[in-house]
Amino acid sequence: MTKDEVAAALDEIGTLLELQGESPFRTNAYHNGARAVQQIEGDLKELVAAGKLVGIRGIGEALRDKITTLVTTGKLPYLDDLRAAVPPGLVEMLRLPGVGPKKIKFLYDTLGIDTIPKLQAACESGEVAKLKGFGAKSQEKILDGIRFLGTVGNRVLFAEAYPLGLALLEQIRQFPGVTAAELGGSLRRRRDTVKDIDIVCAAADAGPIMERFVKLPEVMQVVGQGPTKSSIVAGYDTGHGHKVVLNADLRVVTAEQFPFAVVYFTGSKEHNIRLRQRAIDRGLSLNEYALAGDEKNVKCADEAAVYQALDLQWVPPEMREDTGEVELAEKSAPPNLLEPGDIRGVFHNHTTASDGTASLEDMALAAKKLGYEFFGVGDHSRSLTVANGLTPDRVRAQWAEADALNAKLKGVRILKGTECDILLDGTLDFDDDLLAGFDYVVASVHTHFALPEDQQTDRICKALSHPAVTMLGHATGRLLLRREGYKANIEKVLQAAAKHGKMIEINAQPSRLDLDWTHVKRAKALGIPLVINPDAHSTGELALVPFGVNVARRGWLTKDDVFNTRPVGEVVKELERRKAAWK
Ligand code: DGT
Ligand code: CA
Ligand code: ZN
Repeated sequence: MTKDEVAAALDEIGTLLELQGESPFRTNAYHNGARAVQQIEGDLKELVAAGKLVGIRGIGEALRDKITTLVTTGKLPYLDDLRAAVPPGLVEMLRLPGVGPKKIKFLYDTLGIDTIPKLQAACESGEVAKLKGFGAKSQEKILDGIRFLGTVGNRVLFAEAYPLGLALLEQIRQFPGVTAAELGGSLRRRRDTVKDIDIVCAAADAGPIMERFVKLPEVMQVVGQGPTKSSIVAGYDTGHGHKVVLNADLRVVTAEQFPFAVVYFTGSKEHNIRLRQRAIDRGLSLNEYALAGDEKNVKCADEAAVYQALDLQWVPPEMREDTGEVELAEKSAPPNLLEPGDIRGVFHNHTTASDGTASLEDMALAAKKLGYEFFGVGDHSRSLTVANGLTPDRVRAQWAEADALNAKLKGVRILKGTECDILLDGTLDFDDDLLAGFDYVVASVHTHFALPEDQQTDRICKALSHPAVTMLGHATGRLLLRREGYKANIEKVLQAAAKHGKMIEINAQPSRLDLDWTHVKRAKALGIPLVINPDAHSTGELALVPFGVNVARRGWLTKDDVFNTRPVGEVVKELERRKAAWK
């Protein structure tokens, strides 16, 4: 068990105890313990074996026993019992914004509400508004949250579905008789969320493939087993107290049909419709098995050949959304899209100085290990006290630490940045004198999400007009499948960024991924440089960058469109140029 997994288990215990109405004293002990575990230096297993968990702040005897059990056995009966004792509907309700464990427990005790549908009914009848501590406004907010969950349905984050899709795909590729296999659907197009896993494979005899597929270890349920198509429910435990569960469809075709099937099942549906129309225009007909002419089928060895037969260049799956890629591929080859290996450094990251779990040095070394030339620290600013935002004094101390590390470290350069809060009125959280001392400034909204759209837009645009700001962080504040972003007019925000020469971040956190891909292309058209940032709160999270690259690819970005693909020397020069222009 990794530190993160142990921490997740402790957090889950804390939350389940809260749902049972335990005292904050006891529940906080688990949440604080989780933070403490993440910050332990060294190998957890070795520390446990050597009995060295004693005397660590935040880890008392009760927690020590549980951590020991978790690390040595990989299980914790205490947690399993808790899970069994708390109605699953209560845990489900935690997904709703604005209702924490305390309120859920209260709803359960007073109205017997133990599922989201019951909560919805109680809100719709107005009962919830009458409860102490709720009111009409919070009742409306709960209903909004339930509606939002309804629209996201059972979709799953790309980052959670992708490993499962790959695991299935790799096993299928090893089945005897399989000559080719590929992911299809939204997973291959790397959308930010997916409904299910689509896989296509080629084999002469489908029967034995279907037999093996429905017996894979990830299979939780067989929904249907047909001669050439089977559907299963597959799942795995993330180790964060929640299970990823989704449908997976496998289709078996012949080797000759395979290129057509891969094109078809990759989609999108809208892209497919365009391809089919092109076929018709050429006196052909395209379906999932063939490109058929009057006399005989057109033979295609691979996907590129299918596109070629329709007088198109091959289109990368991420671009297949019918947003202009067909017109483009008619005239010329689609762009060389950004690759994870193009990224040379990152700007928006946190350390133990604010709410991160690793020191500045460890973060910089981890960045170097990933092949990055620079590591930009962007800890939170003063007013964000919940995330331990830095005071001006602590900022200066961090600069001194960065200077000392830069004198010592080889092969990676630390850049001194801040993730500076955009305050309610659109001003920045630090004064100009201090701001002038940073190498760059990421400006982000972390508070007052509920402002009316006009006000929120003005607030962000005003911040973008500040000469110290280098880039806008997580542009909408959304949490995919959990929370809508703040309401802001993105077009106006992009216009402001373009006018003031600012960059915009693509946040690579799998649950954020904003700027949304649908706006990335517009940003590019306006000449706004984009930046892929992991918003890393631990060394491990630096590896999230490729999820941001997926968004960039869906927004047609090339290496030239993204600022952090430049060598560190150029990056520093550009940041200095911007600062000189201010003074
Ligand atoms: P998802 O699953 O909602 O995340 O998105 P997709 O794109 O994976 O959609 P899905 O799983 O319903 O279908 C997989 C692919 O199959 C889709 O991308 C294109 C193709 N497809 C499905 N239904 C249709 C259809 O009615 N017409 C056409 N032309 N293609 C379709
Ligand atoms: Ca799908
Ligand atoms: Zn951040």
